[in-house]
Amino acid sequence: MADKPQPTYLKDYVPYPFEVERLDLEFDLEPHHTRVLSRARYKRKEHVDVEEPLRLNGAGQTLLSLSLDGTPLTALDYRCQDSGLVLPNVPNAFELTVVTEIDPEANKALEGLYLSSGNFCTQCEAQGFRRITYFPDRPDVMTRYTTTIRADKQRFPVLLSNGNLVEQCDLDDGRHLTRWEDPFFKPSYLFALVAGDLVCQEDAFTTMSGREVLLQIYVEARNADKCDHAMLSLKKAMAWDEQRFGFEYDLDRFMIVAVDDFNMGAMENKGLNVFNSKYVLARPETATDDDFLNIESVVGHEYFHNWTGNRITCRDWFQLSLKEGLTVFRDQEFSADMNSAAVKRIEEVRILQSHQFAEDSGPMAHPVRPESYVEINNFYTMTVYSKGAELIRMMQTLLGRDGFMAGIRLYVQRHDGQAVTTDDFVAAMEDASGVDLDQFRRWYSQAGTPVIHVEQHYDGERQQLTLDVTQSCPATPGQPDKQPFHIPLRLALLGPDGTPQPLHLVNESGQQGAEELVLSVTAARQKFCFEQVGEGCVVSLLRDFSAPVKLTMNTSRDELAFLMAHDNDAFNRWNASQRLAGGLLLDLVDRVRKGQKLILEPMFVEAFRTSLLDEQTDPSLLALALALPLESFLAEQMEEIDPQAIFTAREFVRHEVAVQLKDDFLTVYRRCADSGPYEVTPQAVGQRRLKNLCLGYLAALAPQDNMIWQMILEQFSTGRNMTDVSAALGLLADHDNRDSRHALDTFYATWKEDPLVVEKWLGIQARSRREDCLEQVERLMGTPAFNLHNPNKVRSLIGVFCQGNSVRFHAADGSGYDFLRRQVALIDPFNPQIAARLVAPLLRWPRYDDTRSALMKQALEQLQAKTTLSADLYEMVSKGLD
Ligand code: 0A1
Ligand code: ZN
Repeated sequence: MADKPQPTYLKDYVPYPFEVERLDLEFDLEPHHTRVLSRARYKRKEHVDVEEPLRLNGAGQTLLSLSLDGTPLTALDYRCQDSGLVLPNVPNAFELTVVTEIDPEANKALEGLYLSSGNFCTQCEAQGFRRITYFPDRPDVMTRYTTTIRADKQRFPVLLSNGNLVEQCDLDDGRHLTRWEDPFFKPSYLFALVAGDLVCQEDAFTTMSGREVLLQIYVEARNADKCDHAMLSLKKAMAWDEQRFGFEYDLDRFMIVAVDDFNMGAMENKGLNVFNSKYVLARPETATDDDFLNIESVVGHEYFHNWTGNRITCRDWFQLSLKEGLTVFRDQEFSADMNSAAVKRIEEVRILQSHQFAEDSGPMAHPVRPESYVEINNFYTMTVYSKGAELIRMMQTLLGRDGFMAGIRLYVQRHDGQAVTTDDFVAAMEDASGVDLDQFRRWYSQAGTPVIHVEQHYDGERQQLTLDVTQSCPATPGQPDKQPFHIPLRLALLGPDGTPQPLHLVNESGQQGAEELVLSVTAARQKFCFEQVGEGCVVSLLRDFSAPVKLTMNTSRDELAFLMAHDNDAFNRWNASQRLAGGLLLDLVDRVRKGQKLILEPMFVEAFRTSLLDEQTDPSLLALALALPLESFLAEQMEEIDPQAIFTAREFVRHEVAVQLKDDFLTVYRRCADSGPYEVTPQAVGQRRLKNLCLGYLAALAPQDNMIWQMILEQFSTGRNMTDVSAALGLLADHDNRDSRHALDTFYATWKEDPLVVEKWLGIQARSRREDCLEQVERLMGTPAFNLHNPNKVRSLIGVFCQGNSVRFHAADGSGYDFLRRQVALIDPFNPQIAARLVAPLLRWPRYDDTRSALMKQALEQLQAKTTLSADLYEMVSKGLD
């Protein structure tokens, strides 16, 4: 590449030299020629040198005119560069008017102002505002916005922006106008505009101080019947945030708009959230239980940003986790309170362990607060989001709920209306609670997943149990050596009947005799000794996953089976089941690689049967415990990943369990069979999960077992909700026969007008176990069901195949890698964000056998050799080859 994109460093942060007192924007919307007028009042900050020029970011637009305090500027007065404008001689206070023209219709990067299904919408985070007008596009420049929008009334009857509507009128030539005023200071990344032909579902919410807020969800007319669940979720989120955090909504209206073309999940623009339609639209016939739950969580997430992100924002993009980690933690707590807390916690950890841990052990590993980036869009990662949320959760664990809430109150009191750092957040937590978090801060600056190893020694004579705890953290790019972390380790001792025993720590004052303790592990090696410990106690460690670490311990399989059955911590019961199944599976993987005979231990089948027939436990928890560890979770634990052996071992266990427990699966399947109308309650969702888990195991016997095959067909054709229908279709699509082809065709014919359902249909085929899966994926790319410009379609077909179908993607001939390379190269020129996300699986080449590894690396090198790579893709590829 000619000019290598350069990194930006946290250490180089300098405040912006000017304040912006206000910003007035005027839009004349036309799909190909939109005119933007921006009038901003700048004021030099005190002590800033008078020589300091005004620098504005800007890209991808035509500058039409520029004037300062009403006087037009000429080309001699400013420099127009690729990245923006520089005005060398500006007074201390002045008004700058910039007129530019942009082409939203041609914008396929989906950053800035673009069209989705013929409607205008914006995406400004992180740096999209600079594609709309010239402005200091950085989060620490906050100002008050007014937005005037003019457009053709017939084509664009709805014109929206942030804040409150202050004017609305008709103009000549069939155009009309709206004007919006946002009374709150905000950074440019929270600006939003929407214009289109949309219908709106309305409701209202009365806040805790008695103010009435208008709630609106805008969608295309064909989706008018799919907004109830999102609206209900929004009202629940608003009430919950008042009760749990004391946060009240602050504008007269709150709007959500659903669009089909969106790079991410959703966006928290002030008062005007823009959503990927996937996280708004749902009816039982078109959306699965998981879709319903995701909608609740994403609607909550974006709403919660109003306080954690919008009122208090980030000083710079290195602080991204300040808003994202905290807001993910808040949405997790919300979902936990609305549904089953244990189920929610297990699902979070499952994703963290398989995806974030993988990120932490790969070439893109970075601290929760990164130190540098080439393209910030590459840092909207599992580490910043999910690990960031774990850091907040650990602080809550260390400070206790009350101390944590006092910290939140102090944080808001100190920083409302400001752009701050993660360090400011931690300081508020410390100051409010008196707990020293100095060492804890390393969680923000050191990358990598810490490994804790615990050796337990029991001295029967003294009745003492000693835990010898060591911690270490593998090297990550740029960080060869790590300092010890401050790790909260939640623990209990369970008696032989499963009851937690009173804990007595030697040499500890205070809090003796509790049934659960949080140990602070702070040194590289530390011993904890408990006394009055009876014979046969079992340690339950890292309860509720009290820290994002990998824990190893000398626990026997019998102890794991005991914990799986008796631990009173639901998370640890699940974790024990995963450790047990994981251990067995990894042994089997080893045997597959050595060409040895596979045998399934009877104790595993018995433990499985006991859980399966348990009628007391929440069926969702059972379904989680009975699901085999994910392929990605197993891969993460192997020195050299062998996708084919993992697949073979998992399929063997699935088949063997199905053979041995067929009747039990049938019994449970029938017991959980559909009853009554569709509801998204934990009980009803749990029943469907357990039922479909049973069907999934039974399917290992089909199509040879015709009775089972007919059962799957029956569920597919008579299922009354998308959860059941798509679960059955997924099982059918693993085979290539008349029935499955017919099922896929019928499903498509029924739903071809509904893009979200078509995405499911594509995803199901991309995940298929069929050996010719890639051929099918390539064929589907040529049909009207697919569209390379639509990120959801790309994710459901290409993304699912490359990230969710490990055995087919990693075909030994390298066809999967070559396929991904070609798609990334096609997408990068128009949508760099999506191309950069898609390429991620190739970066893991060092973890595979020589043949695969060489082919994966070769695909990356071919990409690197291209002359025109976006900064996004360049960063991923070059880090992958470093
Ligand atoms: N802040 C949003 C996520 C988001 C980030 C970047 C985007 O465009 C590049 C869009 C959305 C959230 O956390 O929900
Ligand atoms: Zn967010």
